[in-house]
Amino acid sequence: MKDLLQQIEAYRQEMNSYKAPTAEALEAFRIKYLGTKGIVKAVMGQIKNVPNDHKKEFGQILNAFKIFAEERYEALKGMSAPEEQQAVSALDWSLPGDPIPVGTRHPLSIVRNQIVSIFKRLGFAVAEGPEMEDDWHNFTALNLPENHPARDMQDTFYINKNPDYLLRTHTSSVQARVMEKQKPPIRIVCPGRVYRNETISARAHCFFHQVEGLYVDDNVSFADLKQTLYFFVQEMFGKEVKIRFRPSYFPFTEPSAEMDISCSVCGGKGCSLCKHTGWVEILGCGMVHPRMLENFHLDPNKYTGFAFGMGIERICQLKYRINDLRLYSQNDIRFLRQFTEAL
Ligand code: 2NL
Repeated sequence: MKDLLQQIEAYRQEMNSYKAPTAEALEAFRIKYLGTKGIVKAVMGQIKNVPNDHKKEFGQILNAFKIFAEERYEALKGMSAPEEQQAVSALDWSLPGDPIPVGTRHPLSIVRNQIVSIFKRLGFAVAEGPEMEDDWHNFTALNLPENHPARDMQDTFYINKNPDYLLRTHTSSVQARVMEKQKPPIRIVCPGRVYRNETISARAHCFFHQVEGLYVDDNVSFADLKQTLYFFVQEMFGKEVKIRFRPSYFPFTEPSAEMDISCSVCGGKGCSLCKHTGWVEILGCGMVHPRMLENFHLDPNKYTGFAFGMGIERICQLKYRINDLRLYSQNDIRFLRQFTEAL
């Protein structure tokens, strides 16, 4: 027992003279005296060897030793703080930070944003819808007859047959959903990904991106369609660019047309891009078919509308000379890093 008291006194002195100039030394103190296998624990364990009539007295001594060790630790901690503060203030806060690399926007996103913002300035709202569609919104409501080739199992990705669920083949299905819910005036653009069952090559892919537009109101005319698209072309490709319309066919429009712009590479003189015609096709359009208006309980004698659809890849090809559709989805950063515009 006397030994134990002497031992405690020796530890007290040792602790009193202990210096902790670094965080490591402070931690070493904590582990040595206060750790789970430390001296304080070991000394406290000695109580079991003390005769019963001295247990109370010794208990108090051991407790005081424990408190002494803890207080000594706190004191050492307090003493090491000023040195750490010194170390912190020795840092040069004026040094430049580590650069955070910023990515580039995908070319299809840049061009989609440009297209959408031009139409927004003309009062078009943006509408979006599901990529998985039912037969009604993708085909039937749009006046595509039962036997239309676009409905073929070969051309469309069916998720389920009877009832038919499929990956949308155009964003017209979004316009159908808006017409279902909203009364004219309807003035929307629908950007989004669409799917066709094609063998992948430089010129064809199983998915691509579209922006379609729809304007339904009373007194909407083909002249409105022409002027709207002319404004779009001038904003997108420049004031000097000309447009022309050629008659065409789409099941959901009558009359229908394809629109060309004068070749932005050769200015109309003739080059490989325009196959020496001076013109390149950029979109399809027309006046909304009366049967489509009826499908949505709109009186074709009261309302008329125009619609158009363009492939974003096509516009991108004209703006950036990207001639292989596979580049858009290969995630090759040598390709993607070339588009540093932040739009
Ligand atoms: C093309 C041609 C077109 C439409 C899309 C449309 C939508 C509704 C009603 C009528 Cl809801 N038409 N869309 C009309 C004409 C052409 O797309 O070549 N797209 C890439």
